[in-house]
Amino acid sequence: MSNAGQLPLVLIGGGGHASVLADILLRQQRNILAVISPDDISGRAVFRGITHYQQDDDVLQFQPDQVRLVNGIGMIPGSDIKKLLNQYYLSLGYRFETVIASEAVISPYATISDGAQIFPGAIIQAGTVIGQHSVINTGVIIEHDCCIGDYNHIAPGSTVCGQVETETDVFVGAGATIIQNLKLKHQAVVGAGAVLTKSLAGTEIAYPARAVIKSIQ
Ligand code: JB3
Repeated sequence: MSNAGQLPLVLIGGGGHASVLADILLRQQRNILAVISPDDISGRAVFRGITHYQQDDDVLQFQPDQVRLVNGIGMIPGSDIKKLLNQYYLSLGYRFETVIASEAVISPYATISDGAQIFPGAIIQAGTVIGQHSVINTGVIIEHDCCIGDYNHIAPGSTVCGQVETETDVFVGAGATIIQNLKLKHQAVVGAGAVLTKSLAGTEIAYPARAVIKSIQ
């Protein structure tokens, strides 16, 4: 049973990212009509009872004004499948739902753009703008007055300090820290656990110090 006035949803993808989205949406009593995934989804309990289609064009049975899509394919550096699917469906007149977990903390003075996905435990402070179709993953802190571009992925537990600006397709790895006032250009990547103290040009990668692994004996 969907919330009154909210359109039913079709979830694109049936893997880990999609399962977290389904979990958020089901807790919000949203009606997920179908999961679209070429792979078997029966191993994930969260999808139990939801119709499974395997072809992307199975979405076309739903009228664009009768449903909203949710892109459940994770954005990882070097993979553009999420964005390609978004653009395909957008070109057909479909729109993507903005998903905000009930357990996220969003300032009323922040702006969350269409299709963005804000996961549980995320904190978005005043003056910040989250771009279209960007993912702010579990437990992320986006401090005040940031401008996060479209199609970014800010991975779990990372911290973006005040007045940081990112362009499109930026990836910030799990547990990374970006200090205040930095600018990250198109397709910049910050590796998991990195502490970024200077701005990044486009397609640059900031690598963290790596753990040294030695055997105990
Ligand atoms: O690390 C975290 C917290 N999340 C990661 C996320 C950002 O990216 C996660 O651990 C994964 O690394 C990744 O999540 P994702 O995309 O859910 O990965 P995976 O579990 O491998 O699921 C990929 C899903 O996309 C599968 O259900 C595939 O069937 C589906 N898929 C692949 N190509 C597709 C297509 N689905 C559709 N509809 N169309 C496709 O072309």
